[in-house]
Amino acid sequence: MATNLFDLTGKTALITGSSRGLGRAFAEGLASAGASVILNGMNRERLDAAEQEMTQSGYHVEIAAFDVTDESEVKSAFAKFDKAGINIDILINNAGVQFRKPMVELETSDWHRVIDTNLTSAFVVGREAAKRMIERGYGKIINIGSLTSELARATVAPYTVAKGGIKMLTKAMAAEWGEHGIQANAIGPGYMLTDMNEALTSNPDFDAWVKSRTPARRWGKPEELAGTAIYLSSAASDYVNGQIIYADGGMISVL
Ligand code: GCO
Repeated sequence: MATNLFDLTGKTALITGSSRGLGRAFAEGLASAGASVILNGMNRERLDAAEQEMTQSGYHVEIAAFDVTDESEVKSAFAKFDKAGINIDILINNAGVQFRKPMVELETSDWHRVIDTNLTSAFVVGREAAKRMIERGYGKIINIGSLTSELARATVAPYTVAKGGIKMLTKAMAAEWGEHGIQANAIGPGYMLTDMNEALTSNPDFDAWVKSRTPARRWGKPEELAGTAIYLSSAASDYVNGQIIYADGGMISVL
């Protein structure tokens, strides 16, 4: 019988920031492909609701509530996985925040908060996962970038710098961990319909700009990223490493 290269049955995936938004869509997508998923976030109420909804859908779901910006919490979470005999086969570094303000008005503390949440956390969580993936000679790491991994937009400097860093961190992970059977890649979402972008989708001028600037002439739906996540989590991408795949309706490819 032909092997389904996209089948994630028997794999366990940790998705950071997955109680809602893109992270929740990644969790649903990987679960639909057979993976057991571990939801992560800081809001226990949202995590419990997501776990209940996904369990009702017949998925195997667990929760790991920890702050991805707190190194001791990350190490403790992985120690618990070890103790429970849980191998993280797939890591999606999705946790992120947005903070829109002109640089001349930006507090340095805001800069650090965005960089810590959107970039440093991917290094810290990725390092803990990779230590164990290296031992097993297998792992899939997917970092979530952005159109701002390539192009800048005014008022989102720390986010842009973090996402540019995500693109290069992905390549650094590939450089160091490729020989250990780990593939590290990134997804670059376009303008997606998420809570984080509510201030933009509700702005008629910005909404018109996104639609005119995007060949698909529309915003993306979070579930439209699931296929790329499944691909990069599966055997179908075993020889793909250090790449960033844009799922953006074509926006990054046109003037
Ligand atoms: C913004 C948006 C973007 C999108 C996404 C685009 O303020 O411009 O939040 O950053 O969320 O990153 O790829």
